[in-house]
Amino acid sequence: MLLRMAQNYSNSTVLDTIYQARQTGRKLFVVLIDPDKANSSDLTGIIQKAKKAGVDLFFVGGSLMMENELSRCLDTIRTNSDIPSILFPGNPIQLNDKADALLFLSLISGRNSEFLIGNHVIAAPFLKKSSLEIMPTGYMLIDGGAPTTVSYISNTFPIPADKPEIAMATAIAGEMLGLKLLYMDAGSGAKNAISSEMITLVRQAVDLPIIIGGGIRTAAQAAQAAQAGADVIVVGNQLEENPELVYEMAKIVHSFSQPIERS
Ligand code: 1GP
Repeated sequence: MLLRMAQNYSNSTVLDTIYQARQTGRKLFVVLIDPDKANSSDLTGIIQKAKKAGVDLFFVGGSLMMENELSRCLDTIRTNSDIPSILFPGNPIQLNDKADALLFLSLISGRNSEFLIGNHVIAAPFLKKSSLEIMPTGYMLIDGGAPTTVSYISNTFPIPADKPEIAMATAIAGEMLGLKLLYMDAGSGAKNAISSEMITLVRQAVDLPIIIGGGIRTAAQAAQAAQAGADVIVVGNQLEENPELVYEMAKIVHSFSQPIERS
């Protein structure tokens, strides 16, 4: 694993890659792969397209896993590309050290202690021995216009879409707690993506890299999120339906790359 990481990204970790991108203003585009949904021919096709499109990372996971496909999915990514795979787990059974890194998610928009610390305690001994790079991430569920699987499974309320100030306060708390990334998610297949207003308010309040996902269906929406201040844009559902969109989406997200101004 160490050898592979050295080959893939010159000894830098995935977190380094994200932080360097934030530092230089380079926007990253991520494809979310749900192992349940991707059969092997689809998956190989998506991986090939992602390589051609210059996709930066794969997130792999889902809030509910019905099939035991995670391991095969990670093998397929590893065999077919050098794009790092990052676990995006809905629960502790979705851990596998065939991935490069793990979003160690704390559901800071919710008030369910199992998703704030309980599951982390269960996973910690396994993770300590694994080769996975652990990326402490404040996960904020934002209301996307309909109940989501994450909300149901985690038994938490999302932050209302019209309360950007709650998102801002939550993000500041996450940064003060020492989390390394913020992931604001409207949930897979959300009716409404997260508003530019909310992204911008959070962007102005914290320095952490911000990941935005959930309900992004068009290149224009991906561009809006990047322009509003997202550092990393994640798309899943829409690319399962229309994999060709990956070219346009990756291109437009990368086109927003610009050095950030610091005072
Ligand atoms: C969901 O942010 C991801 O957790 C991506 O959402 O599948 O709606 O693109 P979509």
